[in-house]
Amino acid sequence: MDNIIAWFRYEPHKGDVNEDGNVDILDVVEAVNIILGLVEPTTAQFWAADVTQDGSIDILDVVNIVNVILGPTVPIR
Ligand SMILES: [Ca+2]
Ligand SMILES: [Ca+2]
Repeated sequence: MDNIIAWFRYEPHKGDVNEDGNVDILDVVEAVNIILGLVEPTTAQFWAADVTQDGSIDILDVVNIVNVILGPTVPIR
């Protein structure tokens, strides 16, 4: 029952490419795999990976995911 409630409460967020509820290095790896064409993203994964919201997944999205991991104190350039 707790799992069902957790599932309903789960909201996808930018950067969580593998949809496990955390933004970490695994999401960076997944985003890179999408860029390399090794992984075909679902609609939700595409949305999560496109952090810059420009309609494509590229290195800038990876940089932004890394910035999410490192925390808000790191300036985005
Ligand atoms: Ca994740
Ligand atoms: Ca993008």
